[in-house]
Amino acid sequence: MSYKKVLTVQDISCFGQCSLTVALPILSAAGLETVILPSAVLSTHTAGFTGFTVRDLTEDIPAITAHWKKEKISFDAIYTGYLGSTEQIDYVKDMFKTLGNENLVTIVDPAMADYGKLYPAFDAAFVEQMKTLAFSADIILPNITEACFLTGHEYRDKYDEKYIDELLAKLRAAGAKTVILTGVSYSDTTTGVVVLEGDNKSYYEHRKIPKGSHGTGDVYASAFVGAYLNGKSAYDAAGIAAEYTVRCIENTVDDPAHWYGVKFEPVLPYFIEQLK
Ligand code: PXL
Repeated sequence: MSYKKVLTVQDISCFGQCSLTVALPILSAAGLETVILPSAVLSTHTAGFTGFTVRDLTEDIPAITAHWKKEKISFDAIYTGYLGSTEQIDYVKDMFKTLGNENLVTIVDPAMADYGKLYPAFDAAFVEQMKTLAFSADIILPNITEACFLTGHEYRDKYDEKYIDELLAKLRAAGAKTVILTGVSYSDTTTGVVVLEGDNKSYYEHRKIPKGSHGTGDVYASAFVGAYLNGKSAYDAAGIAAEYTVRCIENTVDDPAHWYGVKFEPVLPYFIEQLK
């Protein structure tokens, strides 16, 4: 296996098992050199906690990337998650242009919304900026809500394959290349991931755990990136990430005190095994 260097840009939620505290261990477990750029530091994530602290690191970013350029540090992949401000999106677009090795892969998880709603920190201006980033990336990993915000498609919690196909067509028309659309469920007992590569659509279906869990989008995206950069196809990486995420949820679901994230760490050996 070649030793790849991936930069991931997302926040540090000190407590709460999401964003960088999930991405760094999962990408490292996948055997990747993982370089981090924290977009913000929060005491906890924003989904379910109140009174959290936020330190936006936007103004530190240009000096950090300028230093990397001076040191000739560059990356095989850049993967972005939760970003702290619209300005940061411009900085990330600059990183895509200036910090990549020859075959740079850019992966954007437009982490900004779920269940039909934007996360508290975001507004319409952020969505507009996120469109410019998402549609310039090689791979995007939206959930259905995020895909709706990116395209203006009407959000529905009940839908059929025709609705999803229309959503995918709008993503393609807007410039999306490879789309990993998460949380697509056509039955009560199963859910899955649609993988769209150019115009080629496939669906990875797996069992559904009847309970929403925080942080699973970040676990999923990080596991996808880890598997993909290990040379798996987009479809195989989507499946490996789905099976890993389901096991993380199963490992957590019986513990109501652990409502804020999933216990992903004990399942890492399973994930590593799937990469062989
Ligand atoms: O998991 C996505 C995420 C990342 N970072 C912060 C969040 C959330 C989801 O709510 O609040 C700060």
